[in-house]
Amino acid sequence: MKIKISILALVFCLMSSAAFADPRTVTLDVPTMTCPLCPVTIMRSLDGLTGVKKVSVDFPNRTATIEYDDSKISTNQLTEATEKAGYPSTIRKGS
Ligand SMILES: [Cu+2]
Repeated sequence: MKIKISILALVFCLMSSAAFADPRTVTLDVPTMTCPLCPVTIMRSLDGLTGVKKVSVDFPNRTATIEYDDSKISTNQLTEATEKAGYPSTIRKGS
């Protein structure tokens, strides 16, 4: 009986680590956001890229936070995308 329980626990562990595996989060500093419409452009430049799961832009703090799959897209590609849209960005340290 004890063995059965530990097998179940192991299976559960494996499943949950798979579920929480990939998505990484990075925060980009976007200093050139100057008006409340800028976040819309920045969101559009990132949203829809392969590997990008979620984008939120914080206008008062001039940051963009992106949830992404690092097996499909790199942080360099993320900063390139905002730059192409007219908003050069840098990766915030520690994120
Ligand atoms: Cu603007």
